[in-house]
Amino acid sequence: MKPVKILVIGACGQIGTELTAALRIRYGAASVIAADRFPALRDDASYYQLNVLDRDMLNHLICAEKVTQIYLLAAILSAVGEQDMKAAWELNMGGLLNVLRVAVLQGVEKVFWPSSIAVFGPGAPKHRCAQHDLTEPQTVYGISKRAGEHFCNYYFEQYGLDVRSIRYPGLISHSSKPGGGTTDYAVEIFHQAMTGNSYTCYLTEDTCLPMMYMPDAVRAAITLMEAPANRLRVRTAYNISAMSFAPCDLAEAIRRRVPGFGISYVPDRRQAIADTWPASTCDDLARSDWDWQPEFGLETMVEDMLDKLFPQVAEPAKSYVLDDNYFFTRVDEA
Ligand code: NAD
Ligand code: AKB
Repeated sequence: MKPVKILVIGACGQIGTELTAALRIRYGAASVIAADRFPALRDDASYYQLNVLDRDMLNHLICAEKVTQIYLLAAILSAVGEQDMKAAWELNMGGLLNVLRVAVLQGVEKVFWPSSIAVFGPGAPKHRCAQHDLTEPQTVYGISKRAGEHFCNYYFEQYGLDVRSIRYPGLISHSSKPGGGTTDYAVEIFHQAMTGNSYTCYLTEDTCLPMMYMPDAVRAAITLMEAPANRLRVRTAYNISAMSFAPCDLAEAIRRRVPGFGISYVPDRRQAIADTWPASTCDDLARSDWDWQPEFGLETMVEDMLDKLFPQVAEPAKSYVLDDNYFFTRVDEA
């Protein structure tokens, strides 16, 4: 067996930042190469500037580094995708097709490529939307994800390429910011809460969407990639779920720990995208095929986000208040 050599493409993004770090802990720093379109920002001998649309460059890197596994994360997300349909289609489809093709040519053993709940459209059930429910997406991002799922399955069936995929919900993280999705509010809100500002949400207060905390998202990718191939019945992309909430639920959970935190609602064009997505999904197949199980729910996620972004707020909970100048003051010191 060849030694494991992992290439993460899109390593500077919201998922890539944390997934690359987790993979380096698990497999050793020398076994994980990070690549993104940016020039190297710091001294990281295992970082490469790479445009995934440049197939020759991609082929050269995979060959020279003897890559055995690829995590492809480069994409344009839903909100930005609606602003530039051509760029979203070119990157989301062109990048995936380049990776699949070069992976076959170079004998890469496994590929991970994330899909999204955006593959569902208004015709799918709103609650507990299941693996094989209707997928008629109404955004260019969702269309690219659904087409990508079919291409993953095609490469598995036609070329035996071991491609694995997950339909991620909206992801919430503290060490990296999101990159242009419809669910980004669920990260922005924490940064506003931490700076003492109230938050103006671009979705209505009751827009319920499936969400997941980044540690669960990273663990899901790694455990799916390590699962025995013969247990995997889905070669398009697995539904996975963790929690579902609306902006008012999240604001309330934050307010319980940051008393006085305020939120208002001014829906913009992203509302129309969110309205086409399910409020919750059913992930029975992921649970039975590769033992998927989330660790974080709404309360534990909020506790951990506040703890990581501003440790004093979370421990002990409810003992800090925002003063008029938006500084946190301990209740027992006020
Ligand atoms: P992101 O926008 O934060 O990161 C994408 C990264 O890809 C960026 O660092 C960007 O510089 C890089 N990139 C863009 N064009 C490139 C190119 N031509 N060559 C190389 N790199 C390029 O995205 P993310 O949130 O980390 O999402 C990663 C994947 O997960 C995407 O496929 C996305 O659709 C999927 N996903 C994300 C979420 C979420 O909530 N973050 C939810 C569902 C699915
Ligand atoms: C987005 O909002 O575009 C992403 C996603 C759910 O795919 N977070």
